[in-house]
Amino acid sequence: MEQHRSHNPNPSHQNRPSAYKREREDNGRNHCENKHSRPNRPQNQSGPSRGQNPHSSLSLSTRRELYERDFPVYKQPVEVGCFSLDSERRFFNDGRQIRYYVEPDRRPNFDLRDGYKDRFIKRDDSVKEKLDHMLRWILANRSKLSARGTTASSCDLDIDFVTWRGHLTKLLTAPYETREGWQLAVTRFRGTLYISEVETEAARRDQENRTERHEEMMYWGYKFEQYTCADTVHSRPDPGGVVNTNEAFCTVVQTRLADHRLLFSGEVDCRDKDPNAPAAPACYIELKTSAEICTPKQRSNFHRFKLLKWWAQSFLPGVPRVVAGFRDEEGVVVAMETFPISKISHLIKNEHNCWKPTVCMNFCSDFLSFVKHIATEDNPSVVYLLSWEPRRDVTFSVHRDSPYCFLPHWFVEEMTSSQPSHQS
Ligand code: 0WD
Ligand code: CA
Repeated sequence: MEQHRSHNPNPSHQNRPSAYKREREDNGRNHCENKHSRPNRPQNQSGPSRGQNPHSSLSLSTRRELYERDFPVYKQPVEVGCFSLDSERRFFNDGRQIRYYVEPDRRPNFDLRDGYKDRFIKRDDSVKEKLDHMLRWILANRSKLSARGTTASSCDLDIDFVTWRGHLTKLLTAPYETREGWQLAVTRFRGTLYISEVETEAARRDQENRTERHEEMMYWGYKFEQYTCADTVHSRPDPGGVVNTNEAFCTVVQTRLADHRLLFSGEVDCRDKDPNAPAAPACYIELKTSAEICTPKQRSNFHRFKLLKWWAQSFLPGVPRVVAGFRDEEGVVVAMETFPISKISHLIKNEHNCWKPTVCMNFCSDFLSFVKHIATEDNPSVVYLLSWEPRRDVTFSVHRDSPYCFLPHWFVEEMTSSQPSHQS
């Protein structure tokens, strides 16, 4: 394993303030001993490391002030497909698990504790699925993604990054996150960078030490979905049914952030049932529960912390609204409120020293540039592990044929051996 850290912040870069920190090989603190770990020249020649010593090692700062510049280009996300996971977590290349939103009363009195003991089937979260469902979707839809044109491309999917939406949410919120760090495994394969989360030690401990109350509260969000979603356009929600968290409907969207072409998938709770609703992802609705707000302090915390997460998660795939159920201490939903994503940044403007969407997006963009720059070896058995803890810089290490490898053989083999099958 090779470690990479830097010590000499170098904030200067023409007109693009860069958060990269560099360390020259000749400054006596070189950590790059293995030639395989040496970052090459960035692929992106306009990127922040142009003209740098290619043997420099790198880290990336998450300090907010480094990312306060113009909002980067973020193309309207386009849905290129979807998939479903059934009650036994089996994959289907279709939208069979989509649900339809049924608007409740303004004061609905939903009891979110109902059914926790006797009508709840919980997904086995010891099974680490990594990117597998997305990779399955990619194989089934490769012809939609393959390089246009006829000439051989170094990047045969025409995509720079493949990941889960949830991983990107963590990147967007990192400049404001003070509690939870993360680890992201990155592999470059046939020109595309795949990003898959690795559970941190701290997260594993937290999961093991969850209280019974916390376990039950995690159920409340799913129960709220059951109160507000129907299985078909014309049916009603069935609060007497079983909550099964194996079931999921996921959208797959394509977009571009600055010069990064992204393909990611995110779980979608439900859609507008109006037949005249706009096309996906604009018809999708994100459902949330949150503690009711009784004091100015609670309102301020809601704006500063919760709305940041809600905004980041839905802005990424172009989901236009969040419907929130506010619940009391007993888990009874006492109020409903809709938050249009485009209005959230105005809502928070009165908070002193609050989060800024531009900081989130610029950090994510610079992180992806950083990944392109360091993850140079195109090899499915090499993992670049990017690690971050609050108040620290992002650092990385390189691992070969290690337990961090996450691209499965079935994916590597099919991508290598066959041309895309031109099925629809
Ligand atoms: O391997 C992993 N570390 C992860 C896998 C982390 C996160 C997600 N997943 C997978 C699962 O297959 C899941 O079906 O991704 C899917 C959801 O992906 P996402 O949309 O990118 O994740 P995120 O935006 O974090 O969460 C969306 C919803 C959550 O709703 P709320 O309203 O609580 O944000 O997906 C659910 C949850 O309902 N969810 C998960 N479902 C299965 N496994 C997971 C998870 N680990 N995390 C959140
Ligand atoms: Ca949700």
